[in-house]
Amino acid sequence: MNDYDTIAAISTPVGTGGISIVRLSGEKAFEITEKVFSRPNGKPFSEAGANTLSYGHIIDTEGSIVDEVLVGKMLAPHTYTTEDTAEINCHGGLFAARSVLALLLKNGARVAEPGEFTKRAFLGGRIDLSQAEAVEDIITSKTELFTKIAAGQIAGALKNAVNAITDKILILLSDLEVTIQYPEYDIEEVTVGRLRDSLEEIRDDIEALGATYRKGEISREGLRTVIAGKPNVGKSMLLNRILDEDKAIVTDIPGTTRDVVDELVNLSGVPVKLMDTAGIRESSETVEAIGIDRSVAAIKKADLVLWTVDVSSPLEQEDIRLRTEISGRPFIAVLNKCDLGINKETLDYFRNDECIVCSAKTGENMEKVTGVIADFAMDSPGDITSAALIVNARHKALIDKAADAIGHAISSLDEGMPEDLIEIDINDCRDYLGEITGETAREDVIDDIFSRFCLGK
Ligand SMILES: Nc1nc2c(ncn2[C@@H]2O[C@H](COP(=O)(O)OP(=O)(O)OP(=O)(O)O)[C@@H](O)[C@H]2O)c(=O)[nH]1
Ligand SMILES: [Mg+2]
Repeated sequence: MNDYDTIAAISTPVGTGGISIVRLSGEKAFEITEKVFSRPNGKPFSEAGANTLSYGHIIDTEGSIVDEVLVGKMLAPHTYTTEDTAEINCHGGLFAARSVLALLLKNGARVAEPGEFTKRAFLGGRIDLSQAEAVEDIITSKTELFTKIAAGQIAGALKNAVNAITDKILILLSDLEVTIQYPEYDIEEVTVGRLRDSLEEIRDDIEALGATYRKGEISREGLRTVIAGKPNVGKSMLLNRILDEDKAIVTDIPGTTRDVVDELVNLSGVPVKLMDTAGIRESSETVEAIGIDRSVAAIKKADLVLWTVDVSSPLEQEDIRLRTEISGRPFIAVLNKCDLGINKETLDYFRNDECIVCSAKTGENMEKVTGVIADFAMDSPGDITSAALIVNARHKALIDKAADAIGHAISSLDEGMPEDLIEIDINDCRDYLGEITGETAREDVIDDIFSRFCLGK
């Protein structure tokens, strides 16, 4: 078994649907297809033109029809994998595609590993590793914004940004090489000054890229927004109002919500993971106490807390204690139930905090609540869809290491270290960036990335 044998897999989800696609890629893709595919005009598949769809039937070893199909023929190197590729469009459902796949395997194909088609696109040089990872991102995307970003990454947004930095590093390294090779020339003064400028420029570029991670993460997972507060202040009603759906149970009994209820919602283009939690109070009741522990845990991990209180009544100790739980997390005070009146002391308590007076029941000021959440997450989400963005933890870790390496080079330069030592740091930086694009990534790292892909991709 080598990397370049002919592989086959069902590329569409298993189950009922209009069509299922079985994909074949490799040197023998057309030869194997020809053995199982019969066209009404009697012509062999080898005579079908490049980039065409041919109608016909898949025939099993006994000569019976397995399915009526359309077969796409795509010639290397202009294919997804860069290899010869055949795509058999069968009827959807559980069995047609499986029978076709089984027949292809019997005729010499090997079943593809998860991500193997995309891995071949990478090994064939059509895409870099960041583009390959974006393919899986778009498949597993849970938000509209992240889908757009992943499409931009597939088109090369991150690859181009990383390569632009790498190009600067290469120029710097060749300058440095001159100094190391010809130390007898008295060019040190000029070189050190220029070297420092270039190093700083590269560090700024890397750090600017690293700073995009917050938006990248929010676009992928949604801003973790936790609705917290004492029981009965209207947290669940607030969730339902923002979602415009009866998702959480609302009653006038304090302690109604027992578990964290969450939902991804799109607020002005920003994905937000909104979480309703159990009201926090002293409770000896087992189930409620577990729920309260979960509320506290959710607050600790929140990007933003909506600290909800009933603004129509005086605050209680149970309200005020929340400040300790929330401490350290960004929060907005949601002063709910304003339709029942406004208690002056309650309002006054929040005079130094960002707060919104509203009513989940009547909908008053709800657009302010959603607006503040979206603004907190990011401004102009539309602008980031084609930008170079760090969206995964692997890339972020490498960007941080690259920034550290270049920072180390700068301090070594300031300390008057020899150029060849500085060169080592700069080369490290380049290697870390190369791991993002795959240029310098180790084989086991590459294998690991593709093994997490879906089957058939
Ligand atoms: N008048 C008025 N009533 C509200 C408002 N928001 C919620 N309520 C009422 O307050 C009561 C409690 O609402 P919930 O949304 O269940 O409160 P909660 O904070 O989720 O309560 P727990 O789950 O017990 O912690 C219900 O009777 C709601 O109808 C509001 O803005 N105005
Ligand atoms: Mg509730």
